[in-house]
Amino acid sequence: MNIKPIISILALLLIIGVAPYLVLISDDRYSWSEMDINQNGFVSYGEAYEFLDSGKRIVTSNGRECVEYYAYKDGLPFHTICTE
Ligand SMILES: [Ca+2]
Repeated sequence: MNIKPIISILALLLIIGVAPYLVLISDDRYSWSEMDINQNGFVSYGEAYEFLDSGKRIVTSNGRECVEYYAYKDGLPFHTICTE
């Protein structure tokens, strides 16, 4: 049995699956810890995708300065990090 075609297909699937993720996490506007919304130490595809078309702004919440990450499509925040 020739396994070269199988390895080629697996490599292609890996590239197709991984390349978009690598593009998403290479966004130099955000750090790894900013994109790790649930703070579990890993940026999932879903978390990285949230930041694809987004911006950040400084807001004040309960007297604390926070960084709010919002979607360009509707301006609604999807993640907020406040200083202690
Ligand atoms: Ca995470």
